[in-house]
Amino acid sequence: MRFASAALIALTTMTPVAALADDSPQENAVAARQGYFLMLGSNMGPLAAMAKGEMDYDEAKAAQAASNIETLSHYPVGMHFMEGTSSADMEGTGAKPDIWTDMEGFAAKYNDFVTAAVGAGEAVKGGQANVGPVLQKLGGSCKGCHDKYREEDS
Ligand code: ASC
Repeated sequence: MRFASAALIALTTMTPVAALADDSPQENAVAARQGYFLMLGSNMGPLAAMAKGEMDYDEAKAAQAASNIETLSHYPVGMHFMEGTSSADMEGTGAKPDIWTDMEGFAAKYNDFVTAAVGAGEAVKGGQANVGPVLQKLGGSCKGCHDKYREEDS
């Protein structure tokens, strides 16, 4: 029993938690939102490859990726756009200061993505030809926000 709790303490004090504790709230906010967008991008990847014919269409894989995007769209990522975390405030982020001076506009762009993601998991089923239109809708909403609120080179 004593060993078990020692092992538990050792496990819970391992690196990831320690690393989080060492970083500033601002650094964590940037890392959190970048992780979120990385997950989105990682699910867009196979959809784009299937739409272009670079990867064989696989209904289960397409549905999984698209429904992951749909699931992620329900996560309120706005909470990680903390004050003082724009590209003018710190290194390593492409989030333009315009986000904070126009939070309403930014939220509207995010909402375009939420809308584009509705039903995506189902919509990509049924054949390779169904992936392209979903991808375009999703990608269009990504681009619509990036154009205005993300630095070109990020
Ligand atoms: C993607 C991805 C983005 C968007 C964007 C659309 O697959 O990772 O950031 O689509 O490129 O223009």
